[in-house]
Amino acid sequence: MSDLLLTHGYFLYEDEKEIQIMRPYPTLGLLYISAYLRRAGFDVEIFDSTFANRQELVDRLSRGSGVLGVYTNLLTRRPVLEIIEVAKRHGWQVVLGGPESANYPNEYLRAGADVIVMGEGEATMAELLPALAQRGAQRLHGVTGTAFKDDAGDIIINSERAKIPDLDSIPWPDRERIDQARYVDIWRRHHGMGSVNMITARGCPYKCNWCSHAVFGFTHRRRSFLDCANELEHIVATYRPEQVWYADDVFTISHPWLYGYARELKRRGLRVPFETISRADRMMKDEVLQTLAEMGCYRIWIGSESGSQRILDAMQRGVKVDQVIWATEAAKRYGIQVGMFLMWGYQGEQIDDIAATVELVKRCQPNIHLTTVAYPIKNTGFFANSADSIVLSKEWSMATDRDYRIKGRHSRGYYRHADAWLNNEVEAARLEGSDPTEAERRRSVAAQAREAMAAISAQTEA
Ligand code: B12
Ligand code: SF4
Repeated sequence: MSDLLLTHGYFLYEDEKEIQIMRPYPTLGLLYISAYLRRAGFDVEIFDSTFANRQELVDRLSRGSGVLGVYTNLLTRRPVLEIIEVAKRHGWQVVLGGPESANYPNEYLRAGADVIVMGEGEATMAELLPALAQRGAQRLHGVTGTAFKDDAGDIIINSERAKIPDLDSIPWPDRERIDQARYVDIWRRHHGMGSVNMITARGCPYKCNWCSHAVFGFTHRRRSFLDCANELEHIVATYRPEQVWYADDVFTISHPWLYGYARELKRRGLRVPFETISRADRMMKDEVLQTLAEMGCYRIWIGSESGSQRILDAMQRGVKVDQVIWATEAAKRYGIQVGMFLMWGYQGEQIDDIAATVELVKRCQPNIHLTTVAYPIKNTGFFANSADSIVLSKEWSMATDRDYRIKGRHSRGYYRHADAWLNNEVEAARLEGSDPTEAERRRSVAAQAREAMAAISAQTEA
């Protein structure tokens, strides 16, 4: 029996949207924990639920017991609660980690979990596993970075654990312990390019109001570019992907680092196409875009969120609309595709702000744009600001943070019209020169969508 079984409760084949999209990546947090603990001498097994089904996990849990570690994010609440229930029935000690359980330690402990690891997991787990074996789950006082229930059933939240200062001291994610090749293969079959994810830093210092900082707080630590280049070289030699995805929060946050990394990759003759995410204000130099293009960046995702400066300021986004316009145009000039993330329904958004977003996207003409309707994640500024008007219409155990509704805010249907308005206006602008008839038709569909929104607003106000 191993010292620890790790899993995450995300089953891709239960997710109809993801089956359409088919861009799976393994959960790096678990792979980091596995690598760290195995180097420290622990025996770790990973049950990667991505391509599995629930019954297979239940079967695994029914074959003996030990310590089970589960990654949690807000989307996987229900499967994680089910896993806790099954695991406890079979005698497992259950430890949860990741952003969701750090936001709801009391709820998960009451639902049967034994320990919640809050924040970075590696060092905490290395101390926790022996403590669990020697003292049991009720006597974990002093194991920093954890929460647990004591003998009296009271919830104890230990103090925070200091973050690992040198990220190069952590071994690379244990991709060898899962079927990484299957991920690469699925990417290749569905998108023509095999892909592998890696990260070069942990944590983001920016304060966008709706963003969850449950794991790394507002700190920012970078790996050295040499360590990253070594990992990339290893990935390419082992899995032969045609591209990588840097899953960092803000890939271009440090320009000196970026230039150093680019120089190192060039020195090694390593040019791997990649996509990544950044902020417009961290892209405001030709040299940054030129460097990205030379390194092989074929698509950059920009969290543009809104075309209204008033809303960006309310979000504490720290970015100007003009910066988004400049960064988008500059990226395209260097041959880099632009993906734009947009958010509807942030606090205070009016139809004029939506119109400003439509204008922005029309003007920037990104290669892709994706919209979400804002929802307040626990322990964010957005959640705190709307606390008085947040309602959860389902039981906590049946819901996710995406089910929080803000009283007085428009329905999802309203934002479906906003999508129709946006998509048709943007397409009309694109077709203007080549197909004026279709462009006109698109503009009329956009106008209808806008009218439908105005009618909904009028009804709500009446
Ligand atoms: C890459 C990414 C994705 C990828 C995931 C692909 C993949 N499998 O890696 C994609 C684009 C698919 C994605 C989707 C979503 N994501 Co996302 N994503 C990220 C991102 C940017 C990086 C994840 C990562 O690799 N981190 C690096 C590792 C090292 O950190 P970690 O995972 O937190 O792991 C550490 C600790 O949490 C802990 N730990 C982790 N697991 C475990 C387990 C145990 C047992 C223990 C003890 C400890 C432990 O130790 C680890 C090492 O220190 C994070 C933000 C971030 N920087 O982490 C958001 C983030 C995780 N995503 C978020 C969200 C909201 C989503 C979505 C729900 C968005 C949506 N659609 O509405 C979906 C959910 C998808 C799903 N199916 O579950 C939020 C989660 C908020 C929350 N409270 O749950 C985050 C934090 C972004 C944010 N700042 O708001 N995401
Ligand atoms: S949205 Fe992006 S830039 Fe803003 S705080 Fe979150 S990770 Fe940082």
